[in-house]
Amino acid sequence: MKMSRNVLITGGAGFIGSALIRILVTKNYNYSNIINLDLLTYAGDPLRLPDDKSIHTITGDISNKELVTQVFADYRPIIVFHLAAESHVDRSIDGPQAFVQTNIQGTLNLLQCATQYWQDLSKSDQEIFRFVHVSTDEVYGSLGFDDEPFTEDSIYRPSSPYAATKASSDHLTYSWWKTFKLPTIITHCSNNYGPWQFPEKLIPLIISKALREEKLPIYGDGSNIRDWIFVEDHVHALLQISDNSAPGERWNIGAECEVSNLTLVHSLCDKLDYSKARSDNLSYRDLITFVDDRPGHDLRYAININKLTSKFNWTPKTSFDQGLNQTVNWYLQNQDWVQGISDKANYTKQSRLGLLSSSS
Ligand code: NAD
Ligand code: TDX
Repeated sequence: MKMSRNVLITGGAGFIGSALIRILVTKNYNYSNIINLDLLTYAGDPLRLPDDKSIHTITGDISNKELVTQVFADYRPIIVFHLAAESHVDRSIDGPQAFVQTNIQGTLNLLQCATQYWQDLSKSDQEIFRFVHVSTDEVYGSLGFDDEPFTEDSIYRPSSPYAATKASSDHLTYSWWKTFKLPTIITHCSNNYGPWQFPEKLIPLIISKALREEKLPIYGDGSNIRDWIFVEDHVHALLQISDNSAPGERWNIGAECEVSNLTLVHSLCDKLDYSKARSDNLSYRDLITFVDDRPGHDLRYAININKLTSKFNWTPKTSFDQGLNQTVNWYLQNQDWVQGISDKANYTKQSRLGLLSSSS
């Protein structure tokens, strides 16, 4: 069986997967077709995708063996970017089963179907094929304030059910390279932000709640640190890695941008005070409310990107200030989308999960 210059993206209707597709479409990466396999869970939304005839969206589950086998047979991709996942830590605490199902079983099924497809390719096509597993820095667990940032050799110490299922899928992916020689690559990226992120994650949640003049929930005392990267920088790193990495390699991706949650929420409030002052002229900072901490809340993530910068000369292009401005402006202009996807997700307001209230 011969490969085509098609790319298979799982989770392409999600936040990062859709950013990858938007960049592939506009920058012409020389793929003939972009195949987006996405179950369209509460987090997936085709509205994130441009209208382009090279995109083929298949609504389905990565755990479905028959479907995934068919997708490989029909489209014969040269590369797979595997992003489909249950991705929100709080949800994994409240309901871990879906995380085990999609992140572990789904990845296992993809690896098995990809291997079956790959084994029938010619030797030269087998060498070109890549399976890029998009993972997270959360598999490494938590750092203390004075610890060195995570490297690719840091040991796995996942704290949350989400991180444990991602760690498990990483191990499966690496074992498929070692055991079956499927050319897999694993990436570990830090916290992403940018337009189109589902408003359960910190940055879009805070902006959207502030615009509704709702309380802004900060877990614990707000001293937890995250290492932030603009989503398009993550995508460019993925493309660089997929073009150049040898199989079996793992890569950390980040932008060396550590910020405490409280500092971050303060800057979001200040940007909103400037762009869209409250009707009573009080600062959005007055809406900040400290709430119960997340169980098992990791104190700090920080990621060492020396391998990526030295081997591929890659650097993030977007400063945190530019990226936050762009993000705040996007959310200011797209609150209809936020309300729409929130209503569709039909979520209820729960105590620690300070989710957006429903419009109805
Ligand atoms: P997201 O929740 O926005 O999107 C996930 C997508 O996967 C959705 O479109 C959803 O419909 C789809 N999906 C879920 N279950 C599926 C299934 N069983 N079959 C097919 N599709 C399914 O997530 P995201 O923030 O875009 O993250 C994408 C990937 O990147 C995830 O694997 C996540 O672990 C990883 N990651 C995310 C971040 C971050 O900060 N958001 C950082 C590092 C790594
Ligand atoms: O309401 C909130 N209040 C709050 O203080 C929320 C939703 C979060 N937080 C805190 C918890 C974290 O310390 O903000 C920080 C960021 O939280 P999230 O946006 O939920 O992200 P995090 O838990 O760090 O995980 C994210 O980064 C790594 C993504 O959700 C993962 O998919 C990714 O792997």
